[in-house]
Amino acid sequence: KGPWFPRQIKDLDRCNLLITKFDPDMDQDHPGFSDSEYRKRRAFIAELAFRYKQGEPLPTVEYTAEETSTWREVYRQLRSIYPSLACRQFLDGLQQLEKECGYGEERIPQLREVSAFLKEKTGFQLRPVAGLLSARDFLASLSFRVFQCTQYIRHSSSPMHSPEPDCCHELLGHIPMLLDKEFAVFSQEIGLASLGASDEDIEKLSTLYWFTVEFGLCKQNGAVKAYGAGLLSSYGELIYALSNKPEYKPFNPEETAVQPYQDQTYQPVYFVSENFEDAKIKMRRYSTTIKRPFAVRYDPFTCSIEVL
Ligand code: H2B
Ligand code: FE
Repeated sequence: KGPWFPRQIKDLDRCNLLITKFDPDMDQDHPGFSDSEYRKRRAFIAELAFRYKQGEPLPTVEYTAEETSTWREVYRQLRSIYPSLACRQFLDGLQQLEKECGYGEERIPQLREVSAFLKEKTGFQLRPVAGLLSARDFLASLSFRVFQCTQYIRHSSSPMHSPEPDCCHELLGHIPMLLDKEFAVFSQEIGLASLGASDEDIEKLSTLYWFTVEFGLCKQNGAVKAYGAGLLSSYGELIYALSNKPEYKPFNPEETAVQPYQDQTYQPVYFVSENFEDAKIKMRRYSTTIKRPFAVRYDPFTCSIEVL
């Protein structure tokens, strides 16, 4: 019969399997590991995500002065290097968010307002999640154009790096790209390819996601630029990825899907796409090679998956 997968957007309430290896309660190297105040705060914000049910208004968090100050530092540092290193679509998305959605150094944007804005632009919406989600559950939600978003912020002692996703990663790395129509299609298609797939295929799709949506580079006007959210939310790795140190390979799903990756330090290799159109076509071709005894289609009128 194959693995269970969500058929209706409501079913995303069951896509909540967390991976705890990088969270501050489990990971001794986490900058917040020995800060009990930080861990208490994290537990409080996690609770908002655990209680959330699809369709409810998104929870808002009243961020503390310390959290806002971490955000300000991250925003200021990253913002200064985006113009020369980020791709056009990202810069365009960020500019819209700054003009129309309250993005800036002064405060951490609330998921509720960002989700409403995104929904108007590309139909993507956000839902709160307590931490790093399993690849299967994370990818499944993309098929409904739902992006699972953490709402806590990284520890103040380490503003330039977080071992796990945090709101800086989501709001700065992912959201500007999700405002691009073509990128939204690309993201949803990886999601659809994952529904009911074997563990082995999920691993490959997850690796493809890693080297594109998280750490992807693309060519633009003869130069290489970043579009991956893991890069666009990490000052150090963004500069490193676009220096002459790492190895570049052309994006090719068959090869990219089996490339070993690093979740502890910078990537030794990055994949460069010609453009999103090309990446989308290649990914589509790859998806047809995944063996499933059925096909799926998303019905936007009912927000449900048709199984064919
Ligand atoms: N969970 C969360 N909360 N945010 C992510 O960006 C994320 C995730 N990415 N789980 C997923 C895994 C990605 O690395 C792939 C699909 O494994
Ligand atoms: Fe991410």
